Amino acid sequence: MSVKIATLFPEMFPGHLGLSLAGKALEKGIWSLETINPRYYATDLHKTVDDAPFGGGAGMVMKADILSNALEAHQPLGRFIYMTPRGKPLTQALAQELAKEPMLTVLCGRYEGVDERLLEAYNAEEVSLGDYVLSGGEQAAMIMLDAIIRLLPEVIGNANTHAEESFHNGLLEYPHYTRPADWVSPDGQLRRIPDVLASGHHAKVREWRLAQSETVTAARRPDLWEKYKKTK
Ligand code: 6GU
Repeated sequence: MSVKIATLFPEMFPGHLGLSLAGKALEKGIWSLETINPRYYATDLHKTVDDAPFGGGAGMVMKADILSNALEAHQPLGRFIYMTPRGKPLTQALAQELAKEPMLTVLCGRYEGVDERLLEAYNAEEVSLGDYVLSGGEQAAMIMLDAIIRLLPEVIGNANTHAEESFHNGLLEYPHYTRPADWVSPDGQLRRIPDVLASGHHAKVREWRLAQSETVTAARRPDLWEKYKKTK
């Protein structure tokens, strides 16, 4: 997958995407990263990339003309995504879908945002991480890309790893345990792992894990729980 990032802060990349799972995949060439710095395409002496909003108000807006020049110099763009809290929420399903794309270009906004005409002209797909505001689209882009890259074929060897994780089946994950089976926590309490996990009964373990997933989902995420019950 080839990824292009349009950002005023190219030094922020690859950031954590250069480490661990995503970083190894980057080294192996499973995905590639290219940054596009709009400032390089600014035409005036001051390298202006933003301007005051028409109609007044606080903040600055990234200029359509400069951004367009930057994007045109980097065609083809593949699927074009703009990170904004106004976008559709990033879900595991969207991450799965984006993981199938051969090319993505992610536009990271700073300041108040981007001239709407640029988003229209490039048919930007607007994506949000959730209902809170980050200081820029860069952090959001890195998190979205992390969710996508770990799903690329060859990144996680064992395909079953994804089958078990949160959201794959519409449920949150069941709890995990490892040795020692008996552990005394600092408050003096003996904490034993659930017996079924050491029983060797694989069908019973599966059943227990599903029940745990259902309980935790119903308690914490009534929205997911309602959806899950309907599809079952
Ligand atoms: Cl995509 N961008 C910014 N700036 N803040 C966010 C976000 C995106 N998603 C949640 N908050």
